Amino acid sequence: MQEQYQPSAVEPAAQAKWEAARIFNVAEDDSKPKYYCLSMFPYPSGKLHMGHVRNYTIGDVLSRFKLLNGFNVLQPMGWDAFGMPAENAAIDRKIAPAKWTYENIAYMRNQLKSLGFAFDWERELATCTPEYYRWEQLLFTKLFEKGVIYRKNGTVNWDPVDQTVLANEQVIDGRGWRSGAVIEKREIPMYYFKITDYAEQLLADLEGLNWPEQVKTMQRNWIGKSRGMTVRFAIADDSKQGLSGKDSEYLQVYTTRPDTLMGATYVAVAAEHPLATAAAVQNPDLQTFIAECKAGSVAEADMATMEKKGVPTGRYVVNPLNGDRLEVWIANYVLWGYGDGAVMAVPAHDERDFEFAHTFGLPIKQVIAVGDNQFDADQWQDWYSDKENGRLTASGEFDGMDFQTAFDAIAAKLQSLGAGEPKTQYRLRDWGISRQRYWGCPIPIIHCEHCGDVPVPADQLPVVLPEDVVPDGSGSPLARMPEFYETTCPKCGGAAKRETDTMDTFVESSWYQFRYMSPQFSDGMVAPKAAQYWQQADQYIGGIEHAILHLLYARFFTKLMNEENIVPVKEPFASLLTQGMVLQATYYRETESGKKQWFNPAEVDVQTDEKGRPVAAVLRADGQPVIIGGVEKMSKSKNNGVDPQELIDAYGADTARLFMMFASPPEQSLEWSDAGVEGAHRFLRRLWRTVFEYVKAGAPAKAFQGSQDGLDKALKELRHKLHATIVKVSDDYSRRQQFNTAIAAIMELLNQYDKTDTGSEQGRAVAQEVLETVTQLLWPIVPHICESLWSTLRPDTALWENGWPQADEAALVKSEIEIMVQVNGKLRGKITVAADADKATVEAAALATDGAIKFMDGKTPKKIIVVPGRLVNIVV
Ligand code: ANZ
Ligand code: ZN
Repeated sequence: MQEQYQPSAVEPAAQAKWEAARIFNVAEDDSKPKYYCLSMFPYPSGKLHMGHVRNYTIGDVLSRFKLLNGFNVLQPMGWDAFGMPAENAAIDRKIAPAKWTYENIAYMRNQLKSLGFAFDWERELATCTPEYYRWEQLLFTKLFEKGVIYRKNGTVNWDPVDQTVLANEQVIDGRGWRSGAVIEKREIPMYYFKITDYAEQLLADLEGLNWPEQVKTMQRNWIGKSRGMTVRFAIADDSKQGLSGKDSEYLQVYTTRPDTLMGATYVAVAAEHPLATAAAVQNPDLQTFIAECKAGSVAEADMATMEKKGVPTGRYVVNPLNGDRLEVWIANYVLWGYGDGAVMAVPAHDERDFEFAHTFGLPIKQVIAVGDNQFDADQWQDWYSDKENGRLTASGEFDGMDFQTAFDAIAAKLQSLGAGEPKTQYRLRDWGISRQRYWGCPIPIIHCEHCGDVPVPADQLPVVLPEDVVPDGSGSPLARMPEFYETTCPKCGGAAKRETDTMDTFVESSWYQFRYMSPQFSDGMVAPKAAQYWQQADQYIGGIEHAILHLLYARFFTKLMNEENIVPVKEPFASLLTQGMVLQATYYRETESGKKQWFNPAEVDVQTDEKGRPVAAVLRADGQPVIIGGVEKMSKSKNNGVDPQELIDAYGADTARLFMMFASPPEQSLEWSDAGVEGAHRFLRRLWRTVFEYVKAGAPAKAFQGSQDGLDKALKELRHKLHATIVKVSDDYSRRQQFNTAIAAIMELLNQYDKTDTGSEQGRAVAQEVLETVTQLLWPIVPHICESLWSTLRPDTALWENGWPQADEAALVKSEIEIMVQVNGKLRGKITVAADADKATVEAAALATDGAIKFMDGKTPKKIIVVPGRLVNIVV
């Protein structure tokens, strides 16, 4: 054994050993329980970042723990390889996105390998390969025929200068990110998944998932089930110009608060509403406003926060309950895609309406009271929208009713008037998957003048994306490649045109969890046998940023695949762990133009006060001060990333892994600390040294076994600590999923080991037991060093062949315990007694302590209370 710990020698050797033994390469095996541990696959952006290292280390710890516990562990890795960054890189560097992507994959694969993750590399997949996406295309054609996928017009951001469609994130303050041109909205035909048909199921099935409550809530909110009513307001006789059919009879709204109907003071419609269109015909102001609204953001998220704008139409409708005449406004906060694109505005009880009414001086009428709270029409207060405690007021026959009673009474009344009925709604929209981009999976549809949209027949799949294309940023290159789009119609054989849009890359990441089960299967998405065996991922690990869309789409796809009998399950991920962010300090200077220039922490020298808090910082390059910013998520924009590669090169993979797992529990954010990294490295050096000293003193002993009756007190205590640590660490790895406390417990054990004299023959046997066990317990976190130490301690077997250490019940029982002695409830001393001492013995020992004698002051005790194993209270 080397005297010095040398990760650069230890790590490749351990990796080679695992590879040769193929311990991470798995197949279906009915003799063992299975454990499928999945970490979110990376986008091949160039190199790993710390978030990846953290994510994959967490997954690796869980996988390796299960592996030692006898599970058949599947832990795969692959690449979410389609997407815009590749196109952007391609435009900048004038190389094909495919080339850039495959080069990045090669580099990042090596990085992952150097971290020693227990992946089954034979299952590696990349979503940009035809072997992968062909099955997605096949499913697409089936779902299109079934009507689960359909085509309709959708709105996109159009850059008139670059002549291209932009994604929402490429529109910055209403302008194209490259051209700076004002973005227009355009309606173009797109393909949609009918995810709304699955809203109820997606909601209901959340119940059975072992996911963080927060994530389930986010999913629920996104699906946004609401129970409400459709209410119809008759169009006033003087307001019907230009309206026809039903539009001239009534204006329909969707409301979740029919109880507030008496408090409606105006009605607001979206710019696209027929009434808005009719009112604008003779009114240039309305026309301008409508055009402005239509040009606004497509992103729904902006709607809540944006400034409320509106114009009155001069048209009126009638409240079905009380006959009030209400003016109709066009307002930018009303969405055309939701409900009926119209709201009955109740400024007293809806915050958006309140803000709007204030801006335009519209009446505010209170119809809900909560206790004696005073209503103030100048100031919004939270109780105004309280459904739970509200009672109706100023609402005639409905006064005094609570929400549910009023809802039912008003619903009955409106129904009898033919002016409305209850309705359940979902916020969820159908999933538009068409992207006017090159680097994505081609949509397998052929457009024929005679036959319409024809799905590509199975025997003509895959529709292969040409890989040697270099996009230039304007338009979609596929739309300019006749060699790609010119084809014949599969139905009539006539000349036809291929669809040139590609799919949203969320489609690929919606089913990769199943492809891993049989990645080379050449007859469908998943081999039935593999799907039957692996079922679903038992554990999924990834960032909270995917809490909504990715997880929802993957759940949706699982339901679709289940209906197609491709997988036996309805949910893809039984348990979910969302890891916290990796944070790091930020440093900057303000440039003359007022912009911030960010400096990487590696280029900065920081001065700290006596408590280690940073007080000043200078840029090493010029010695001049920089401003200390907050501690924030590592990101390119703040230039505060730490390159994992530098860490691995300097200290080795095990230090990186240990630091990440020790610094904080998986769900919480982790603050980067150089001192923490050094501390982790010191611990590993000390562990190495401990084993080195032990083997230097003589050949490894046989680990202690059998009855410990003959051991001296210190060795008994060491064994007690060891076995208590096994229990704690096992629980931390499995039930609690908190690895920092597991590490802390092992550190404590090693401290006690250091303090214990293990020189005797029995001592060496216990030492052997402790050191073997420590390498087993730490293997999930720092596998390389443990592998190496184990082979020194036990050259006869491999670590992973020995399973997980089991606690010795006899050692867990403490032979002696410490008990508190109280006099009249105040702590006055301690006694050490045999763990199985009877009550009389404990009492006698307590009465004999100096503290008891002193504070009893010669009196006879009235009562002695013994709490077994904890305390004795002497009452005098
Ligand atoms: C009157 C009212 C009074 C409302 C009140 C709320 C509180 P959820 O729960 O998310 O489904 N609404 C309806 N259609 C809309 C649209 N197209 N654009 C913007 N807002 C719309 O929201 C339903 C509520 O959102 C409805 O209930 C309606 O305002 C508004 F004290 O009606 B409510
Ligand atoms: Zn045809």
